[in-house]
Amino acid sequence: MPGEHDYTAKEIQVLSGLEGVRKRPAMYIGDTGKRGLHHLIYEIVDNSIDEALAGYCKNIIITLHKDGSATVTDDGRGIPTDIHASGKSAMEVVSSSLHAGGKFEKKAYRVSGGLHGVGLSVVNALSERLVLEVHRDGKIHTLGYEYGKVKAPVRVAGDSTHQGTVVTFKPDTKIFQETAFDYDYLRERMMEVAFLNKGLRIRLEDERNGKVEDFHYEGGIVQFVEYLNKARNKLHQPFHFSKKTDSTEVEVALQYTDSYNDMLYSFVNDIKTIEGGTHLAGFRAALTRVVNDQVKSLKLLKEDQKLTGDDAIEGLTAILSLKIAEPQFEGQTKTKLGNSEVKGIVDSMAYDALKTYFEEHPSEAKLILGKIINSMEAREAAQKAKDLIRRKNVFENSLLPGKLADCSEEDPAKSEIFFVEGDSAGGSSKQARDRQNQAILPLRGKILNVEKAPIHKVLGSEEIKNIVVSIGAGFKEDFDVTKVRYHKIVIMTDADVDGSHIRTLILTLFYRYFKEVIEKGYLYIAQPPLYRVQKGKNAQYCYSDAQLNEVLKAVGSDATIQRYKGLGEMNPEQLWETTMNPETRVLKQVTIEDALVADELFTVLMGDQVEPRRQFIEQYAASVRNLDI
Ligand code: 0RA
Repeated sequence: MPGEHDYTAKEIQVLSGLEGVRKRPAMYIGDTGKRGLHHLIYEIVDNSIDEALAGYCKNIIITLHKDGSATVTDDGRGIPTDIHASGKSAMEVVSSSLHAGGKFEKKAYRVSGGLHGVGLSVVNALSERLVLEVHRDGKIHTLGYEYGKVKAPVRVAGDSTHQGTVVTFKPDTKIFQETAFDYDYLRERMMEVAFLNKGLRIRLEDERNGKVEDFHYEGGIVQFVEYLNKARNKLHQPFHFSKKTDSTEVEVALQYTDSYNDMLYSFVNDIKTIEGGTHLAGFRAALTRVVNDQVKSLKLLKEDQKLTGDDAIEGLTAILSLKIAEPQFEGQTKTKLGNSEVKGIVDSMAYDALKTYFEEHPSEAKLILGKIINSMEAREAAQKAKDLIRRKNVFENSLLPGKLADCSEEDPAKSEIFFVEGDSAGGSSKQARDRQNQAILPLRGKILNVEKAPIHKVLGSEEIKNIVVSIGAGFKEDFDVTKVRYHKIVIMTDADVDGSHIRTLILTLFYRYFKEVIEKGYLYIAQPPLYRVQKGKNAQYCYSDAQLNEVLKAVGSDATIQRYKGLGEMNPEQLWETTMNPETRVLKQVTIEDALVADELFTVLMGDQVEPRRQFIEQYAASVRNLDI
């Protein structure tokens, strides 16, 4: 792929201007909240990664500046600086025309996905200011924009001894609701990109606090798997293979652990294929066939027993990374690979590689097959447990749990349920609530940690059963998100260590078993106040230490401060006013921005190994976002 084709200005197509982007930003970057804001950086970095994929770029630096702007620097070929057929500099065409960029021209350029090369122009359209600096052919070429309009035309600003592109931009604060870049948010994606491109060096610099980190992995996706598994008990050394045909490059790294969950992440041209697709289907088919062949030839199962695809991936951590020439992305979020020829290619490559691995590593094979058989047995036991429950008719709509105080509203879109920690807070919230549309389910103490429990234990837990039945949409394969009875599911726990533990346990349950509920945006965390400040007849609630300090500054230090440790310390009126009343409360919506982040958090915080947990907490001790989950 690299180098075959020289890229010049004539190959860049010009289709349209930038006004449309400013009118409908969400169409181009998804939304104008936190996700969209960070998407701007990803768009630029994607261009640099294309250069890396094409074999030219070795270093990328992302710098977050104090004034809210960001710079992405790379040492790729640099944006072309010759004059395009339209009479404009290619630099200008690439940064100001939608659908400009070689990415549209498959021959010339690009294997990665993204927005078909409109990235830079979209970022330009949504920035107060954008400056390009191209180092190419011994010169520095610059071009400056404001709100997508040229303000400093292309000029040669001096000599240069190297190649590459420097893009600096400041997002338009009138377009974005959120305007401050979040280091940790960027960190995850940059780390992922570095894992996927072994040898590539990505530096993330935050000038607001002096933080700098380098992501650089000579081991590539093998190190990715090791990183994902750092808090898990591993059954063997990671297994890796990489094979290619003319059009397709397939790379896999995998390692089994003793966990009950799988972490199977697939990528096509560095784009995470969250919805899977033909490549993943091919890999799963190959794995399932190989393990069935193996248990058969080793006579490990009875005649009528067969391992399913799900059995084969229990405890598996794997990265599947493809580089293909013409990816077709489908699905709701365009993260599902559609190319039908890919399934067979991946299947046969993976089958051969895995078969050889099992044959050449008999002791690893024994451990892995043992684990898979174990999972098959657990599945059979769970099926029995489930049938039992079915027969009792608990999961089928009939009986709602006795502890549930349901609401009278029947439209899920208007209904809310609060999972409340403890019977006493449960009692006050039942008094406080709006019976029309707010339901209460009190939870007693700690719920089961589903990260550590096999499925039949999960099904056996009374508290979990109550949650599942209240939600009313089934479980696991039978789960149907359209049947969820409440479109606001609110976790309401105390503002102390126990409360945050219970909250994490509930989040783990949803993450593992009701991910769609999170993806739909139905899951929320209630934010009860931490303090009540009273001066004379006036009382104010504070939801953070910072707010408390502000309020104290305003009202003077002779106010009485009450610190709320638990929900139970509030009377029903206070609970209503501060935490439950839709007019005055603050709910935090739970999102899965990135399954990797969540998975890491859940595994590290809830898993067996202590050291990664300690490290994680240390790393994030200052960051509310992560501790608060
Ligand atoms: C169009 C064509 C070529 C490279 C780029 C754009 C390009 C864009 C960005 C944005 C950030 N870094 C970038 N690096 C490159 C191909 C260049 C060639 O064939 O010489």
